[in-house]
Parts: sequence; C-alpha cells; structure tokens
Amino acid sequence: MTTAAEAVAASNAKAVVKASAGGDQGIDAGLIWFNGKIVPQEEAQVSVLTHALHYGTSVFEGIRAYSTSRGPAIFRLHEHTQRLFDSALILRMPVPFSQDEVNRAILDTVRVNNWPACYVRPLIWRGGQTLGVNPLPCPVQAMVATWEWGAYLGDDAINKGARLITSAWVRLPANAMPGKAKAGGNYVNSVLARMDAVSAGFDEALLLDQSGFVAEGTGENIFFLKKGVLHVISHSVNLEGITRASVMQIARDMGLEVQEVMATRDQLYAAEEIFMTGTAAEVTPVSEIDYRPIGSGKAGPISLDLRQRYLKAVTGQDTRYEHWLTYVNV
Ligand code: PPE
Repeated sequence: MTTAAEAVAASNAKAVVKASAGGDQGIDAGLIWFNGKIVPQEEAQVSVLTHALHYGTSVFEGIRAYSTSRGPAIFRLHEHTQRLFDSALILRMPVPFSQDEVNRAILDTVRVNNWPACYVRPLIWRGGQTLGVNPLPCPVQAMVATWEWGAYLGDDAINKGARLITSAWVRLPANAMPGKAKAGGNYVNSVLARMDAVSAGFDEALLLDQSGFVAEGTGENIFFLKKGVLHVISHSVNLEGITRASVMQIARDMGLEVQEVMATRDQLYAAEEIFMTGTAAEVTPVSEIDYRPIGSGKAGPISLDLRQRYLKAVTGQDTRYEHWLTYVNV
C-alpha cells in the first residue's frame, strides 16, 4: 500500500526526471562557471521562479574560441565583455563581477573543459526574489557555459549559400526594445522570425525595420556587394556586430571599398553577392532572398574569399589580426 505522501513523492520524482529530460541534455557544456564557481553542468541550476525566465531580463554574449598553433584563443574577448556590460547597463543590472573577473571566468571555463575550439555563452540575469515586472529587488546572477558549435545554419548554407525569406515580423523599433543590448527578451523577435523561416523551408529570416529598410538576420548582420563596392547595413536598430566590424576591417585591408548604408530589400535582390556575419554564423554566403537568386545563385566568390580571410584571422594564421586574440593557455 502506498500512502498519499508516497504517491506524491513518486510523482514528484517522475516530474523531476521529466523536467531534466526536457532540459539541456542536447548540449554538452561540461563544466560551467556559475556565480564565481566552476561546477558540473547538472549543478548549474536555477529556480523556476527566476525573474529572467518570466520576463526575459537577461543579457548575454556569443563568443568563439578558435584552435590556433598556440592552443585555443578567444576572438575579441574584450569587445564581447564590454558589450555584455553595456547590455547590463542598458537593462540596469548591476553586475556582481568586474569585467576582468568575467574575462578570467571565460578563459578558465574554456581551459578546464579542454575544448580545442568552442562557443562561449556568458549570461547575466535577474534571479528569484520577487516576481512582478519590477526586477530591481532581484539579485543579479552570472554564468559562463561553453560547448562545441559547428556551422550555425548548417554546412549547406556555407557551401551553397543560405536561402532567406523576408519576415513578416518587424525588427524591434528603437523606442520599443533596446536593439543595442543583447538582451534575452529581445530574442523573442528573432525566435518568431526564425521559426517562420525554418517552417517554410528557408535557412534564415531577413528582418526589416519599421520603415521597411533592411535591418538584420535573426542572429547576423548583413553585407552586400554592388558594382564592386562592399556595402554593410548601418547600425540603426541593429546589434553592433563584432564580426561585422572585423570583416569591415579585413575587407578594407584587402583593398575593397566599404560603405555603411541603409538599404531596401529590392536593393538586396539586385546585389551581386550577399553574406551574413555573426559570431555563430561567422561569414555565411546568401544565395537566395524571397525566391530571387542573388548574383549567380551560388555562394559568391568575394563572400567565400572573405570567409577564408576571416577564418585565417580568428585562428591566428594571419598575424596582422593577432591582437584580436586572447590565448587561453598563457
Ligand atoms: N545581430 C543579431 C540579432 C545577433 O544576434 C548577432 C549575434 C549579430 C547581429 C552579430 O553579432 P556578432 O556576433 O557580434 O558579430 N548572434 C549571436 C547569437 C546567436 C544565437 O543563435 O544565439 C551569435 O552569433 O553568437
């Protein structure tokens, strides 16, 4: 005979198994830096009453560590940490760690996991104290997770070029959401657009701003080539991509003229080449937008050349850009 209390305990135990089965099993993050301590992934847990889970009050970064001849190196660590702290400032989140401490946490997490190369995800969020919209009473917490993450939109997107569709969702207007902050809540906009694009059989969504100008992808900035000039969509409502800035520099160094512009979707249709940039996406060529082939309808030669140059920079093979690297083992 089981008592009612035993039945509740048994059903709770099942619920725990279920909850963890619906958790993060698909990601092997090994050891995670969690509020100042390195712990196994299973121990880096938060309450279901976490403010950020209810209201999107988190800020994060996406960083990559690359394999180099001197071991793993973080690409543009200081720029990413600065943007993380800027995002926290925008959301009025007092970070209980200094930028130096976060830099060290990132380096330590990559080191203790022995990844040759990996993706790095620092996250800062409002924890549980009280619920209700006002986050100010809630403590600010932090973690750094790392895992291996390959081609963001799949290998086909790189080799053949990604297929894009313009989203019916408008990119966050600047007076509605802070697009310069890499805030969890902002990504509902990206999530909605990405789901529609993927469900319709495309690789990625192209988001326009409120006035119909090209904004960005759900996780990438946009470049296009026209009459041999490399155009990059101006910041406006977009995230100021660190890959974007890096690729602009690399393109100028190879002698390309680079212009920051506002552009309409029809300007993209008539471009010679298009590619997207992002930490996860790196440099991903675009072969089609809204059923129109771009240029030859394949990954463009300058896009692929810039991709190769970018990969040489991030892996330390092009020493001109070595100042962008922070070696993990020093
Ligand atoms: N725009 C958006 C909306 C964006 O999310 C990213 C990065 C960029 C532009 C490019 O920024 P940068 O990484 O500094 O070049 N997207 C991150 C998150 C992707 C995800 O799926 O999560 C990333 O690439 O890490």
